[in-house]
Amino acid sequence: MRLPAVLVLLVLMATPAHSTPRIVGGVPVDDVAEAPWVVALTTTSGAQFCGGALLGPTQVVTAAHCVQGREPASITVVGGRLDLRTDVGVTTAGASYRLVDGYVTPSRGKDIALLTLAEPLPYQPLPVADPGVHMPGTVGVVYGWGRQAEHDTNKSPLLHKAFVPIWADGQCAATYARYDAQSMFCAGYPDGGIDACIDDSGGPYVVNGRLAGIVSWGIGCARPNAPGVYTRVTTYLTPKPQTTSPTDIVRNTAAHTASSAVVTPGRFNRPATREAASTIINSHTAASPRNTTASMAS
Ligand code: 4AZ
Repeated sequence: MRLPAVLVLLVLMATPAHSTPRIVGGVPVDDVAEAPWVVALTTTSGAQFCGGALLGPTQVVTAAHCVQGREPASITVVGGRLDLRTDVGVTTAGASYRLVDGYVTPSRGKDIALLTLAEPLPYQPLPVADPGVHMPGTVGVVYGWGRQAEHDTNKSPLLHKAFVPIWADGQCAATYARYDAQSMFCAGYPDGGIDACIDDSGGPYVVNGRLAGIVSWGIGCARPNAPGVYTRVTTYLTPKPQTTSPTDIVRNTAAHTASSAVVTPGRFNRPATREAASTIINSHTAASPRNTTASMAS
């Protein structure tokens, strides 16, 4: 069917410039109760640079590339806020973080970090999915405040979400030579149009209300035949049993309080203290370690 030129023009004129896709191709989240565990990572002056998800009151999971090279205390974690122009919700600072041994860059995998918070955030944590979750065709939801188009520098102050299906590992590997099925999965549409983008990194990919992935990398955003690549969370975190007995809490208290996940043994480095965590992470960076708190001097 051919439309008269004048009708095409009218339709184009009626389409506001900002109806261009968001997250890319997503929709705003309009009820904070839908995603109470989503957090924004911002600078201390409030500039959002990544997302994350609460695993427990003082524990956030995000991408390694979101935190590496930053002082933990320079990361502000914002919970309970959909619109970053408001001061709704609760903020706290990072206290320490842990990376997986051997993390280098997102495209080489292991792009996951556990960020411990200075103060607890009063929001429901996100449970971790079971290892079988990454079945090709499974549709998950990705959340973020990132760009709404690859070259869009005006990113949204509103949290957006998009539904994207998981691809078979073979298809991911056919697209990305660096694809590593142990550390990653990929999700998207052959025609593009819906995807995570810059500054969505670290944000959760959720299947049936459980954390299955973390926004990590990809070639551009929402391009045809270039799915987004996500960290395969189940390689690094194990779901915590739903029935929490007192012994469970005791067993997990050393690393984190009442978390919804258990760190898979041997995956994460294990600094014993906040001070050691800062030291190990700082040693990954070019900058010389700086003391952020008096207690670090010891
Ligand atoms: C980024 O640079 C980035 N389309 C995040 C996600 C994707 C690409 C790039 C996936 O933070």
